[in-house]
Amino acid sequence: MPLSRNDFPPGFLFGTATSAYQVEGHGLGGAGQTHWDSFAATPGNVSRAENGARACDHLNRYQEDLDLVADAGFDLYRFSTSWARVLPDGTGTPNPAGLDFYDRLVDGMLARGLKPALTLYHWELPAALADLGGWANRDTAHHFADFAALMARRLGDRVWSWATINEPWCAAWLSHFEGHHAPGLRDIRATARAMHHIGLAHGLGLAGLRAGGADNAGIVLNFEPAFPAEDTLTARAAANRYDAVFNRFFLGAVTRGTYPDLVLEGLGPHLPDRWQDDLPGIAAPLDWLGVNYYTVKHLTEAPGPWPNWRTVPGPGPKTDMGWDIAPGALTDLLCRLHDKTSGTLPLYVTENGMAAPDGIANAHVQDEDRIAYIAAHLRAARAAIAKGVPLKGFVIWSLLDNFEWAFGYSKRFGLVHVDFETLARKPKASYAAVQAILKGRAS
Ligand code: IFM
Repeated sequence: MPLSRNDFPPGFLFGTATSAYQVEGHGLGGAGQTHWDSFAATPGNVSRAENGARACDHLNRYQEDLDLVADAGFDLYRFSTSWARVLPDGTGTPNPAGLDFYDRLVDGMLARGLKPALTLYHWELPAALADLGGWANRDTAHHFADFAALMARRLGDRVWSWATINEPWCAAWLSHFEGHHAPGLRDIRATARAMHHIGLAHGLGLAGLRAGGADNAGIVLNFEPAFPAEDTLTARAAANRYDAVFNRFFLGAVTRGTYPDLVLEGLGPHLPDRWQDDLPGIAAPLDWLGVNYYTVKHLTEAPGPWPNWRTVPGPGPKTDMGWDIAPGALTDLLCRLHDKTSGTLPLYVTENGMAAPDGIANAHVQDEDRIAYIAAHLRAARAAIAKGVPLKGFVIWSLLDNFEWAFGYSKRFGLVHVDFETLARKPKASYAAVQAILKGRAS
């Protein structure tokens, strides 16, 4: 990986990320049940019926994990706080052990010179709120704002950056329209309401954060550039609809307070009354925008009702998730986002990385594909900076192999291998390669 920090502007930040349910061990420490626990307990939803009850036991091993982050030479650690660990019923009395854990985690980062980059919601909705309709219920957005304010009051003096929500498209569309994530619905009305209420939660959450004394706040959106699978009008229209749902819905909402007409065609009749009144609050000013980028999609028209698209595998190499590897599209995406936002809004790549079928051989994981993937995407990020994009940092997903949602523990994204029997951590070759970039050593 012949790249170094010096290839990026001074002050450019490098980080690595995890999320609460994926690593902490949600059965530990007095956390409340979440909709991911019930989704995972339902046969057929998660590969091998696995769940996050133990995960990587980060709750108990966070010191060792933070040492790994610091030893690699990263500047920041992106982590998330589980709402149900802090408020087991989603509202009401906090779990002191949960708050104490996040206190210790943040202090552990500061002690190692790492910037704490906190995301409030990375998908584990408290089950008590799911019982009341979850994201289809407007009240959930208000409860989220209370959670945000609580966290800001507790950690606002030490956290470097705050994100309200990670990948709202996944929390809303993938979970309520496609049924692949908790709560596993396939219902257009629930989808419309979840899309809107998650945006509302972001707006109210930002206000809650700022009222609680937090600053440097933003949101993390995921993007998949969409291309027509063939050169036909119908394929171009399908790609455009996909783009509107995946890439433009939340971006337009949080930066301009608008929803794309192409999405309203399908979701409009199912949105809550007077949804327009919420848009100014959803578009409250951001300090930065987080960009999660992994892949692109190729689309064609499918028979049936809106959104009547079908994805078609692209021609090139794929990751272990079956996702097309397309680093060049990251440069174009960052330029497009810069163009579509205020022109001065700082951007961060808040997630990028790949799943690979990593095997340990002689106590070593030689993950060359991941090294090439990360290097190609770092170069793509650098190309965007050269074109004038105010990109301020790049975060690799993930520090650890972890609970990859519906895929359970079968997909490995980590720079560090985790043996899910013993929970032993073993840095992979990609960890050493990244360390060489960040610390300026030959790998
Ligand atoms: O593991 C997930 C993460 O939780 C959110 N972004 C994508 C990653 C890989 O699928």
